[in-house]
Parts: sequence; C-alpha cells; structure tokens
Amino acid sequence: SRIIFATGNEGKMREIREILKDLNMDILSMKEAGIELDIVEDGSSFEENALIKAKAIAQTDVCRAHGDIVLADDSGLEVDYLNLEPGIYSARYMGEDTSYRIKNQNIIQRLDGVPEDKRTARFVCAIGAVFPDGRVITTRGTIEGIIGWEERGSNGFGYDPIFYLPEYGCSTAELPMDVKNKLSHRGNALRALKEKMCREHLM
Ligand code: ITT
Repeated sequence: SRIIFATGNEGKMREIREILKDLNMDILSMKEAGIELDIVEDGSSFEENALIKAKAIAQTDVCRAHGDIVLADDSGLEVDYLNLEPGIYSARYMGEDTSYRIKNQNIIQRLDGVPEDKRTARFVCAIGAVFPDGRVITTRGTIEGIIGWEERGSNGFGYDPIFYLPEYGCSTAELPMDVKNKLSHRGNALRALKEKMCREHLM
C-alpha cells in the first residue's frame, strides 16, 4: 500500500523520504496524491495537531479508495529562555508569510546578551499515523541544542540556521541532510514510528 504524507512543507518532505526509504513503500506528498485541503491546526499539542492533519487527509475519497496509510508531522522549536516559544506556533511565528531570515533574526535579537548556558532549545517532532483499518498512533522525537549568535548554513529549512549543536560545532543548517536525519527530532520520531508499526503489525 501507499503512504501519503500530509504536509505542504517541502523541506520536511525531503527529509521524510530519505528517513523512510528503507520501508520500500511508495511515499507521496499530498500534492503528488492530488489532494488539496486546507487544514486548521487548532490542537494544543504537537501530537494533537499531527493527528488533526493525518485524520483530515485519511478521510478524503482518494485515501479511502486506495486504503492508504496517512502520516503527518507537526513540529517546532522550543526556546527555554522564551518560555518554550515559538513551540506549536513555529510556522505561524510573526505571521505565516514572514521570511525565516526575519524570524531567525528576531529570535537572535530576543536572546541578545543571554549567555550560552541559558540559550538551550530543542526541536520537537510529533508524527501522527492513521491506518486503513482506522487505527491511530503517534510518536515523538526531539533534538537538544542552543540558539546561536548568527545564522549559519544553508541546508535544511526553517529555524535550522540558528539551531546550533555545540558538540558538533555547527548549526543543523550546516549538516548534510543524512547527518541531520540521524540526529534530528524528525529522524527520531520516524524511527520510533517504524518500530511501533512493526511491533503492532501495522505493516
Ligand atoms: P505542514 O503543516 O504542511 O506539515 P508546516 O511548515 O506548517 O507544514 P508545522 O505546522 O509542523 O508545519 O510547523 C513546523 C515549523 O517548525 C516549520 O515550519 C519550521 O519553521 C519549524 N521546524 C520544524 N522542523 C524543523 C527543522 O527540522 N528544521 C528547522 N525548522 C523546523
């Protein structure tokens, strides 16, 4: 059967394809499956929002007709000094259409003068999965880091240029995708998903 990934974010989609390639299943984005749907993410946690997206897509005629497995990723950046902001509002922070240049500069500015040990942050990723028989699972992955002092690197997407890994001496935007995937919140959440799917005989 097919896996449909309920995301419109191409950065996520690139990483997801790479992380799930060993499943040897067809992995389609919403767009590739011909599904266009505006989903209101009004949940109060990453897990809730991931399931809202996966369920909305699983209910479409296309997915029901094919018996697709539908996955969704809800993720974001938690900055400890900012009381875990932007959190589940990471995509909407400063407005959905504001560039990441500006969002990243804004976060750096809000941490002006804050010493390294108080700059701790993490990326969080929740994966929601809906199976053709109606069963539902979620998994979560995280990666710990600090907010940097300037933007560095051009790989990845979103907040990667300001998310530094002190033990690697670089930002996640400076890592090749395969290295980021081995360490990342998304890699960890999707590996947990694969394990759960095997354990619960969902594939
Ligand atoms: P979909 O809902 O269509 O999947 P989205 O971008 O709106 O796309 P989210 O609501 O889950 O997705 O928002 C996640 C945001 O968190 C994303 O837009 C980035 O700004 C940030 N983010 C998540 N994972 C990231 C990563 O690996 N690197 C950098 N930023 C990330």
